[in-house]
Amino acid sequence: MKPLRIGLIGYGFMGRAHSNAFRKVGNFFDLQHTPVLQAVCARDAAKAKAFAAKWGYQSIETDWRKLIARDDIDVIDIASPNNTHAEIAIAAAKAGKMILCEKPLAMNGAQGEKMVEVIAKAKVPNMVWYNYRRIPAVTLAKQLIDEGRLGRIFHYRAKFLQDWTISPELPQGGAGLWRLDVKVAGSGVTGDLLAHCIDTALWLNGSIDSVTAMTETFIKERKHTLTGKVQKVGIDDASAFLARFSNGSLATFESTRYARGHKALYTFEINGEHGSLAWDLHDLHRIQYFEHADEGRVRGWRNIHVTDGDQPYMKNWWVPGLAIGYEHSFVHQVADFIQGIESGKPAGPTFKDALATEYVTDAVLKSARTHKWEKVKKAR
Ligand code: SOE
Repeated sequence: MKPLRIGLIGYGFMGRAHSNAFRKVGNFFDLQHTPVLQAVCARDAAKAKAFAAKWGYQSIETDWRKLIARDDIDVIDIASPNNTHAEIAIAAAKAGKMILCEKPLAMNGAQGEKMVEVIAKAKVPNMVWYNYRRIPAVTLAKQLIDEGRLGRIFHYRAKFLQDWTISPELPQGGAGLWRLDVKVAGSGVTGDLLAHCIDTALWLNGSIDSVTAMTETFIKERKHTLTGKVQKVGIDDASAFLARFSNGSLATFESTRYARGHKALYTFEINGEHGSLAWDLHDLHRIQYFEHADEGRVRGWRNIHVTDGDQPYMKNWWVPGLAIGYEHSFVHQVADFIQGIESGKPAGPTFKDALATEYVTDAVLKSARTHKWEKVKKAR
């Protein structure tokens, strides 16, 4: 086993999700490389030390530039807030490091383009953590679509609903709450939640040509954790848009952090000429599949429990019938990244793939301002 020495930047929710994946992948997948938790980097040395002790990182850094300068690090994993991604990724690429970057790729498309340019010149392996592609049921949906089982696609429908920012007392900014601070997050639910729906949609159903959107900021002012002052809220609390895909299908997308009772309800449904597919994150190991060719008397929605060895990723886990969960999508992502390095066929979404999602979120936010249909920039 060859070591793949990881330098992680950030220690929040995603730092934990990634670290867990690095630790588990070698136990379940047959790979020539194994991740080694070489160093974790955070500004606060005490927090970095505590994280390193809990997850098994061998050392810490408090300055990401020093982490990148180290020659005992192969992969820089960016799990810090959105406004740090570009600077770190560009420096890491110039230093010849492989890069894993948390979603969304960048604060906007223009920034994403610069990242893609530098990474292309540096020719370093790269990937963005859009993890939902690698839930086995979602990967099975991709296989069924690619086999042509749905035929011509007419409709794509996705939503991602949460309810954690309804209280006006919730401050913006700082650890855990930077997603509410537009200067750090870039946007609200559009870049945070819809970005997931868009990444999956582009993967399953191809590119989006144009969108028309509406956004709303329900709570206009919140206290800022870092300044202690009440400040304007710059993020979108809710965002919905209609889209036209290049294959002629029509779509609706919706996300909000104001859907009382919903914690992370990501769902999609796709309707084609010969069949339909539906998926729900709250029941993530199942895909609902309707096939019109079934004999009429028994035709109906099949509820497929994606846990068998001939279904995506599942032969690496337990015995048929036993389900896996959210964390495993990250393990699959690391496995695919490593297989990509070993085979020379990079696994997606690469930075270039993730730039296409930035172009869609840019068009959504623009349309919400102009109240017009907006064209989505074409990926080169
Ligand atoms: C927001 O609450 C969030 O954690 C997103 O940032 C993640 O990307 C999403 O997968 C779950 O929700």
